Order: sequence, then structure tokens, then C-alpha cells
Amino acid sequence: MKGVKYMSKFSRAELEAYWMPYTGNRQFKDDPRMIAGADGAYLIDDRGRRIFDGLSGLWTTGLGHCRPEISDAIANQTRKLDFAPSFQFGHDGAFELANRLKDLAPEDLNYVFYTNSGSDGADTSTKIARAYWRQRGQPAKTRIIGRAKGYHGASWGAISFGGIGANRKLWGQAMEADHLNHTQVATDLFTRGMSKTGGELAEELHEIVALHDASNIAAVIVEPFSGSGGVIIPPEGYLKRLRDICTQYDILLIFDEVITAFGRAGSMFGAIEFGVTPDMMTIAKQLTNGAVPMGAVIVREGIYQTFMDTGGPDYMLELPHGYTYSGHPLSCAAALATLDIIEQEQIVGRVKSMSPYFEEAVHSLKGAKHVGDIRNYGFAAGISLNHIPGEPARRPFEIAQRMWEKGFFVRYGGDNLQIGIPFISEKHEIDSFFNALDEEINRQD
Ligand code: PXG
Ligand code: PLP
Repeated sequence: MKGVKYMSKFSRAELEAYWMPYTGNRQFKDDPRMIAGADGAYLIDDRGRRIFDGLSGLWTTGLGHCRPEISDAIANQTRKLDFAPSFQFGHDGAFELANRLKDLAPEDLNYVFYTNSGSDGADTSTKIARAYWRQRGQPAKTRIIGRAKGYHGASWGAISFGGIGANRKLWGQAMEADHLNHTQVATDLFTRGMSKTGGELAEELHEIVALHDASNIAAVIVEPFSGSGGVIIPPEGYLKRLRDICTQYDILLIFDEVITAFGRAGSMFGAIEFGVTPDMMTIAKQLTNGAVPMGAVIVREGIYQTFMDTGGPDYMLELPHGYTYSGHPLSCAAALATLDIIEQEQIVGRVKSMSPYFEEAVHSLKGAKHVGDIRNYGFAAGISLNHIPGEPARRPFEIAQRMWEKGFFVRYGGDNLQIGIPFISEKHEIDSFFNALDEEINRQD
């Protein structure tokens, strides 16, 4: 197959009609990579090739693709209740799922607000934060603090407190936000898991508070570990210090767990893995194994109760916010089936016990050409490649292209390769993925 350009069944002109998201449209349409099917840990392209899914879809599909239990749950639900108005009405699945999530979430994170995606979760959680302070009589607490290299989605809110320059610069600032520094420290490379140093980086929050005053800050939002920004792992003690400083100044702490929830970190949530409880958690992606779009924000008791206490007459809306598809019946069915599999197959424990093997495999690339740093946690890893001066992102793009030809999906963003193998990956699959990657990195000019 190598070097043979596949001729799509669509003409170049027909390929034009679809403006693809976060895609180099011109390059793609000159050389399309079409996915026709999927099965377990593999995507199947339109040449019938099985391609190992090195990012579990887009961090979505850890249980493997086309799981019959999930497909059946969705199919059955479409015949029973395809849609229920989400405003002013309920259905069983939405309440069942909220109770399952409440039981899994730590401490008093007991209230679930459904969204359609991670981006909506970022908006919803920060809208709740601002409204919460308003209802508590502190309407000036509006500013949101994100972190450099943070990714929270593509909405106006998410690109404001998100910290990836390339995703922001076309739009400028949409809402008041400020950013902590990231925790990828140049003096601490090739760290396995959490770095022993750097926890004090959280103290920078004091300086941001000194700049704006806590009376103007609603919330801090961070990923327990980042995905899109290059898989950046928190140093030991960092999240705990953020928690303590937020508590000290009465600032809400939001964990964006869109990637870290449901097994990726080796626990049900990053909050549990790292032993730090935020005031809100956003989840999406793995919640339905990617089979149907769904996200949610899980909030602490005190936040929910504030709205109930200040909502006026009981027929009035306590929070005028929500989405047509919040708690969609198909999404709830998919999520319930996903949680069943995660529990029955002890998926979280599997990731935890296999993550040392994954760690060895990814760090075996240390010393490969151009590799400047490697980071990992659970079943997630980031590999930074030194870039050719003036040509950022070309090397990872070319490596990813050749990996696809070889039968492996490897995702990249900027100069980082991002790896998030399926939770069901076998050792021999991990071996062949990293052997192929080693070869292709070393082949790169
Ligand atoms: N928060 C986090 C932490 C994410 O990783 C979002 C929010 C936004 O979710 P939606 O569902 O609105 O896309 C994300 C999404 C990658 C990659 O290559 C990561 C994401 C999406 C696509 C690719 O790492 N993260
Ligand atoms: N635009 C219009 C005209 C609408 O009527 C609605 C919802 O009713 C929306 C946007 C928002 O759509 P969603 O609730 O799916 O986010």
C-alpha cells in the first residue's frame, strides 16, 4: 500500500462539501483517510485494512468499538423512547444514570447536569460557577482561571479559559479569563508518572489572586492531566495545593475530567486517582464509550442547594440553562451499558495493572531521533518531538501519516504525539504499536 494514493469514491468536488473539524481540509481532500467500520481495538478503513486505534477514537472508546452490549442498548432504546423533551419532563434513563454517577463520584459530588459534549460541560460548569456566586450575593466573582496548554473544548467559554494558543488566536478573548502556567517543566524530562518536583507551581495562584482579588474570581478550571495540550501530568502535590488555595480564597475548583474519567487514569476519576475532590467535575467522551454524544457536570451538594434555596417559587427555573439533547434517552442507554461493562470487566483495575507495561513501552522511545520528552500516566502518554526550525508540527504529521499506512492510528497536536490506547489493549498490541512508532520516528528526517 505504501506510497499508493487511494482514490476516494467521492470526487474531489464532492469531498469539498464537508468542512471538517480540526482538520487540514486541503491535505485531507487530496489524500483522504476514510474509516468505513470499526471492531474492538481497531478501525477499519475503506480498503478493509485493520488499523490499531492508538487514541481510542478521540479518547472516547476505551472499551473497543461496536460493543454489542452498547449497540443493543441504543437500538432497544430507539424503539421504546427515541426522544423525550428534556425541559420540564424526565425519563427513567436520565435518573438511573444520575444515580450511578453520583455513587461513583467522590464525596458530595451528588448532582448531575447533562450536556452534549465536553465543550458544553466547560460552559455549563463555569456558568454554574458564576451564577452560584451571584446567588450567594457576590456578583463580582466572574473571572475564570484556566491554565496554559489547557483544553476544554471549542465553545466561546472554552477557548477563553483554554490555554492552547493555536485554538484562541483567530478569535481573541471572549470572556474574562486568566491562566496559570502549565506544569511541563523543561528541567524535568522523561518523567514516569508524576514528577516529584514542581508541586509548588500551584502557588502561582496566589499571584493571580493578588492581581484580580478573590472577590472577582469565580473558579479555577484544570484538567487533572491534560490530553490535547500534550498529555501533561501534574507534579506530586500540585492538585492538592490548588485545592487548598481555592478553599482558602473561596474560589470554586472545577476538574475537567473529559479525558481522565472512567479508567484512563487508572481510577474511575482523576479526582479519585489523585486524591483531590473538586467542587465540580465535567465528563464526556468515555461516558458513552463514544457511541452517542453526551457530557455532564457533576456538582457538590452545596452548589445545587444554593440554587434550590434562591430559586423563588417552586415553578420557577432555578437555573435557566440546558440543551435540547440534555440527558437524551439514547445517550443515557449507551452510558448505562458502558458503566455496566466498565464494572463487570473491571476495566479500571485492568488499566491500572497494565499501565507499568505501557509505561515501559512508551519510555523505550527515549533516545529515538527527535524525541525531546515523554510523559505518561495510566493509559495515556505524550511524546514531544523537536521541530524543524520554521516548520512546527511537520514531523508529527508525517510520522502519523506513515503510521496510518502501516496500520496504526497515532494522533498528534502541535509537536506532540498523543497516545491513548484502548483499555482492552493486549501486550502484543502495545508492543507492535510502539515498535512501529520507534521505526517511523527514527525514519523521520
Ligand atoms: N475537555 C477536555 C479535557 C477535552 O480533552 C473537551 C473538553 C471538549 O470536548 P468536546 O466533546 O466538546 O470535543 C476535550 C476534548 C486530542 C483530542 O487529540 C482531544 C479532545 C478532542 C479531540 C481530540 O487529544 N478533547
Ligand atoms: N437555535 C435555535 C433557533 C433553537 O431553537 C435552539 C433550541 O431550541 C438552539 C439554537 C439550541 O439548540 P440546543 O438546545 O440543541 O443546543
